[in-house]
Amino acid sequence: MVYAKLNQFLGRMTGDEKHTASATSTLDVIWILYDRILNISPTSTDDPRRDRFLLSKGHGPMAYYAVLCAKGFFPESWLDSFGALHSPLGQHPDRTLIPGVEISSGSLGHGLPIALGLALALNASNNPSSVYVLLGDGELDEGSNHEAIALAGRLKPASLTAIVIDNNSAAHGWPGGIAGRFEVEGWHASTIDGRDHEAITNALSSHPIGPKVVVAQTQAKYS
Ligand SMILES: Cc1ncc(C[n+]2csc(CCOP(=O)(O)OP(=O)(O)O)c2C)c(N)n1
Repeated sequence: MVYAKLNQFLGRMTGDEKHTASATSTLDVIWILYDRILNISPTSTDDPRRDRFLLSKGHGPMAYYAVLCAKGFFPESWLDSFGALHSPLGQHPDRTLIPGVEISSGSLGHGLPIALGLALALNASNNPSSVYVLLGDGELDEGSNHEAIALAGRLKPASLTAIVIDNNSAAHGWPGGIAGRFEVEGWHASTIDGRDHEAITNALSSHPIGPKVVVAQTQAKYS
């Protein structure tokens, strides 16, 4: 299944148009994760040694669903039921209904704390799996993120990567840039074009010692 198919899949999920830009801002990063980075497949969703991807920014999950569908986690026919009462594909992802979804999300500010705890637990059990968590720049306003950023900088879990989709929607902005908020706590940081597949691949492929953040800049509207 190729990237070009994703826009066709997005077009089949209607009824949450106010979150279209929220969804499409994540499309390229989530695609690259599932196509090139993550050690996860539809047959390994319960494997303790799978990589974990946590979508913290749970509103507007259409891009996430499009990628999961393209990679065979659930049948294409589900796309047309998006948002319907008995559909597994709700307007916020539900981990009990969708194969491969690691956390139910939509209430912002939970993904990074969960990812940190997960990375520490994996380290403690000598499990080499990697943990990736995707947040929004507006979501970073939630204070729980700042506790997790500080704690991760102190405890330095191996294989924790945060990706912040920066579509310039944070209420107060980030003077000096988002990367600096992480670097001051000891994280490795890079800022890239969130539509550039090679840049995304390179940024996600490096494995520094300690936590890493990739700030992926996108435009609010997909074009
Ligand atoms: C705890 C919590 N507070 C408020 C909201 C309402 N809310 C939904 S989307 C959003 C903005 C999120 O901005 P960002 O993370 O940058 O994502 P974007 O939609 O810009 O892609 C807010 C505040 C929420 N979902 N959860």
